[in-house]
Amino acid sequence: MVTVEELFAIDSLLSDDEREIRDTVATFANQRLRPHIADWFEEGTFPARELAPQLGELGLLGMHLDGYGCAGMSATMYGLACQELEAVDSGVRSMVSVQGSLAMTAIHKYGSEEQKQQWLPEMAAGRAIGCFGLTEPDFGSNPAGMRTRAKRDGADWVLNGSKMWITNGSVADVAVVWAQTEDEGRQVIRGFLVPAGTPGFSAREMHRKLSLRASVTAELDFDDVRLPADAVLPESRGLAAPLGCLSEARFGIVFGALGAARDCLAATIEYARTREVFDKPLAAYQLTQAKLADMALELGKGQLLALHLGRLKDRGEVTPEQVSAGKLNSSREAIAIARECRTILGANGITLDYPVLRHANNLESVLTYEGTAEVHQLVLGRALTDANAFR
Ligand code: TGC
Ligand code: FAD
Repeated sequence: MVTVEELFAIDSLLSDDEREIRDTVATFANQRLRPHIADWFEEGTFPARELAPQLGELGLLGMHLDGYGCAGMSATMYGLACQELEAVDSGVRSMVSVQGSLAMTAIHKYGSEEQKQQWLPEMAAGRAIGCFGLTEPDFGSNPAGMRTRAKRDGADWVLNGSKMWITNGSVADVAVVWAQTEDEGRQVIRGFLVPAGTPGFSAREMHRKLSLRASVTAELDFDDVRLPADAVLPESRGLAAPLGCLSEARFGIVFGALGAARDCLAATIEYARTREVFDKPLAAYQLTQAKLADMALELGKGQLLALHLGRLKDRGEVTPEQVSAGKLNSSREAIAIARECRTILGANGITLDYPVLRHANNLESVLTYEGTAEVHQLVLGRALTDANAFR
C-alpha cells in the first residue's frame, strides 16, 4: 500500500529541514490537538488563549516573518505547517493564518517601528492574539465599498462602523481594522491598530455556525472609538494594503486545505479496507477504487501545485494571480474530496466519530473566505482576458 505522498514522491521534492518541520508540526497536531478536536467542534469552542503560547513556542505564529521574535522560515515551510494543522481542523490553521499571515503581516509590512516592537514579539510568542477586520456585513467580496470610517479630530482619529465574520475577534488583544479615511479630499483605505478594551470598541462572538465550529468568529463594533494619531499603520494606503496581507493568508490555504483532504482520504481508505458490504471489503469494489484513485489524483496534483507555488514564493516570484489559482484549486478540490469520502463512509460518515463531514463542513468556509471561489475565478478570468468582470 502507498500513501498519496508516496505515489507522487512528494518527499523527494522536500529538503531535510522541510521534512523535519513538517513532521514536528504533525506530531504536535496529532498529540495535542487531534484528541480534542471532535469535542471542540461539537461544543463550538476553541481554546485560543491556551493554544496560542504552544503554537508560539513551536514558531508557528508569524512563522514566515523575519525579526521581532518571528521564526523567519521559508514560505514552503510555512505552507507545510499549515497542511499539518489543517489535517486536524481548518479552525486551527485559521487561527494561525489570521494571527501570522493577516494581523502580524499587516503590522510587519505597514507598521511603524514602535508598533512592530510593541506587538510582534508578543504575538509571535502567542502572549497576544490579533485579528484582522476587513469584511463588513454588506461588503465581503467587495471590500472597496466598506462603510467603516476613520475621521481626524485634531491629532486623534475617531473610528465608526462594524466588521463581521472576524476570526479571533472576541479573543484578540489587538484588532487590525481597515477603514475609509479622507486624505487631502481623497478617500483612502488605511489600517488601524485598535487594542481590546478601547472605549467604544466591542466584540461579540458569533454562534450557530455549522462550519469552522472549532474557531472563534466575531462581530466587531466601533462607536466613536477615539484612537491616538499613532494608531494608524503609517505605510498602509489603499486597498492594496489589506489585499497584500490576503495574498499571504491565501498562500497558507493553498497547502492547508489539502491537509484536510488528505486526512479525509486516509480515514476513508482505512474504513473501506475493513468495512464489508455484500460479503467483501468496500475497498475491493471497482466503484470504490475509481473514487479513491480520482481523489488521490486531485490531492497529488494539488500538492505538486502547492509546492511549485511555494518554490516561486521563496524566490520572490509568485504573483497574486498564481496564489488565486492555488487557493481556488485547493479549496475546491478539497471540499470535493471530503464530500466524496463521506459517500464511502455511508451513515458513519455523518458522525463526529470520523473526520470527513467535519472537514467538509469546515471547507465550506474555506471555499468562501479569503476570496470566494467565484472571486478567484474572476481574478483568473481578468488575468487571462484583460477584461474586468467584477463590476
Ligand atoms: P483591484 O483594483 O483589483 O485592486 C486594488 C489594488 O490592490 C492590488 N491588489 C493586490 N495586491 C496584493 N495582493 C493581491 N491579491 C491583490 N489584488 C489586488 C491591485 O494591484 C490594486 O493596487 P493599486 O496600487 O493599483 O491600487 O481592486 P477591486 O476593488 O477591483 O477588487 C478586486 C478583488 C475583488 C479581487 C478584491 O477586492 C478581493 O480580493 N476581494 C475578496 C475579499 C477577500 O478575500 N476578503 C477576505 C477577508 S479576510 C478573511 O477572509 C480571513 S478568513 C480566516 C482565514 O484566513 O483563515
Ligand atoms: P458576498 O460577497 O456577499 O458573496 C456572495 C456570493 O456572491 C458568493 O458566491 C460570491 O462568490 C458571489 N459574488 C460576489 N461578487 C461577485 C461577482 N462580482 N460576480 C459573481 N459573483 C459574485 N473576513 C475578515 O475580514 N476577517 C476574518 O478574519 C474573516 N474570517 C472569516 C471566518 C469565517 C468562518 C467566515 C465564513 C468568513 C470570514 N471572513 C473574514 C469573511 C470572508 O472573507 C467573507 O465571507 C468572504 O470574503 C465573502 O464575503 P461575503 O460572505 O460577504 O459574500
